[in-house]
Amino acid sequence: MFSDTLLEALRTAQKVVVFTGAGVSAESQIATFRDALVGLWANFNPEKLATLRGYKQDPALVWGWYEWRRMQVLLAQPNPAHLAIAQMTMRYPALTLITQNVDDLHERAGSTSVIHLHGSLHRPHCLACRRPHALPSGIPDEPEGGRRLAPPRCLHCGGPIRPGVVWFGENLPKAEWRAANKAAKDCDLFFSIGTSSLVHPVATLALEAAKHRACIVQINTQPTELDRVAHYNLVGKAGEILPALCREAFGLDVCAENETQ
Ligand code: BV8
Ligand code: ZN
Repeated sequence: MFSDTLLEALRTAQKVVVFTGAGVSAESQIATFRDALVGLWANFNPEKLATLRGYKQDPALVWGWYEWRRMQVLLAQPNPAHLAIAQMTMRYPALTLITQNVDDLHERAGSTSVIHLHGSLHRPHCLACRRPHALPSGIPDEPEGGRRLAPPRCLHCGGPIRPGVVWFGENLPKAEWRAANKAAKDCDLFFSIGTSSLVHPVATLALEAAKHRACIVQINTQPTELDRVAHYNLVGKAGEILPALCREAFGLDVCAENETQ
C-alpha cells in the first residue's frame, strides 16, 4: 500500500514531529473546526466567534459554544489515529507531538507531553485576573445544537470566565511556540495530519521542517496548502492510513497493542 521509500524513511527516522489538526479527531465524531458551527452557531463565522471581540460582544453565545464542544469531547473516544500516534511515541523516543486541537484525545490515547499551540477546552481562566477556573466535574448536559449560556464568574475577583483557547488575533503561548519551532527545525521526519494548513503561524511549522530538509508526510482527506511541499501526500482518513502505515513499517498492530496497555 505504501512506497518502499516512504517505509524506509519511517524506519530510518531519528527525530520525528507529528503535527495534528481537527481532522485527526474527526473519526471520534468531533466536528472539525470549520464544521463545528451547527445549531445555534450555524450562521456564524468561526473566525468571528473564536475571538476575544466575539466573546466580549456576546459572552453567553460564545461560552455556550465552547461548553457544547467540551461536551462533545467528553463524550468522544480516541480513534485509531490517536492510538497509532501514541504507539509511534513508543517507536520514536525523540517524537514531538504538536497539536492545534483543543481536545484531550491525544492524551486519552496514551500520548504524553503534547504541545497544545491553540490551548485547551479543559483549562478555562478568568478574563480579568487570568486565574485558572475549575470546571464542575462530569459532562455538561447541553441540548443538541447548543444554547446561550452565561459564563461562570471567577471565585477570586468575580470576573467572567473565558475558554482556555487561543483565539484569532491572540498570540500563541510563548514556550509552546518556541518548543514547536525548535522541534520542526531539528526533525528529519515531519507528519502533518488532518489540517487544512490555513491557520498561521502554526502552518509555517511544516515549511520550517522542509527548509531544514526533513521528509514531509501529509495525511489528509482534502488537498491543502501543503500539497506542493510535502514529499508524500497520503489522501484519506487518518484513522485508516496511520494504523496501516504503522503495520507496514513496523509490523505494529495499533489497536491490539493499545488494548494490552
Ligand atoms: C496570531 C482555538 C499573532 C479556538 C484556533 C488578522 C488579525 C489577526 C490575525 C490574523 C489576521 N489575519 C490572519 C491572521 C492570523 C490568524 C489566521 O491564521 N487566520 C487564518 C484564518 C487566515 N492567526 C491568528 O490569529 C493566530 N494568532 O497570528 O497571533 C497576532 C496577534 C495579534 C494580531 C495579529 C497577529 C491565532 C490562531 C489560533 C486560532 N485558534 N483554535 C477554537 O478551537 O475554538 S484555530 C482552529 O483552526 C483550530 O485550532 C483548528 O485546529 C485550526 C486549524 O484548523 P484545522 O485544524 O486545519 O481544521 P480544519 O477544519 O481547517 O481542517 C481539518 C482538515 O482535516 C481538513 O483539511 C479536512 O480535509 C481534514 N480531515 C477531515 N477529516 C479527516 C481529515 N484528515 C484526515 N482524516 C480525517 N478523518
Ligand atoms: Zn478573576
